[in-house]
Amino acid sequence: MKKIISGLSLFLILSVIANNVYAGVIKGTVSASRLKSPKDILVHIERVEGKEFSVPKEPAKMDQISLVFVPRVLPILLGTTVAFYNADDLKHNVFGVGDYDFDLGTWGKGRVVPYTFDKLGEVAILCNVHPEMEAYIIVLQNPYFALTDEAGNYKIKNVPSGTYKIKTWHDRLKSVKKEVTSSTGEIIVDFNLKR
Ligand SMILES: [Cu+2]
Repeated sequence: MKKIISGLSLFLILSVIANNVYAGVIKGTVSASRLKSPKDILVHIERVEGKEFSVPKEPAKMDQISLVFVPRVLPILLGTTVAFYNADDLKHNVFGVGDYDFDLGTWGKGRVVPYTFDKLGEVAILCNVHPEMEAYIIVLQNPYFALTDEAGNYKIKNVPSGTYKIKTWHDRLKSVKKEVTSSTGEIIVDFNLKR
């Protein structure tokens, strides 16, 4: 029994070391032709094999402010609960189409409606009161993802060593995949996306 326990603790210690020491950063710039701004383009590791990731305890948040879903693009780890808010003085509806199909109902300010995303995929979030309202939730297998800023820059931190496919996502651009090998330190992966 002792042997098993010490073996287990050694394994745990080594995992902790591996996770902390052999972790790197993947970053770069995404440019996109014929797009007003290169902001909110998702860059993520497509799959990390043999690992399970703990879901954040706090729900992610999607609000509705001045007839706009905030944020417009929300990447989440599989199993994450999203709390849907309404900050406006009028009623909004929330429904999802795509890899999910749900209608959470219609409500006014003050109420918060949670929904748990338990399968991989992407879903457009819409409001049947205001057809111009639109957002996206992308449910990912691992927590190694980032959104671009106004300049198109992204940074994925704490990436465990390994060879991965890095993938982009944007609602109006074709996704691009690149294979990269990450170890300690930073690696730069730039993308040029097209419609
Ligand atoms: Cu609405």
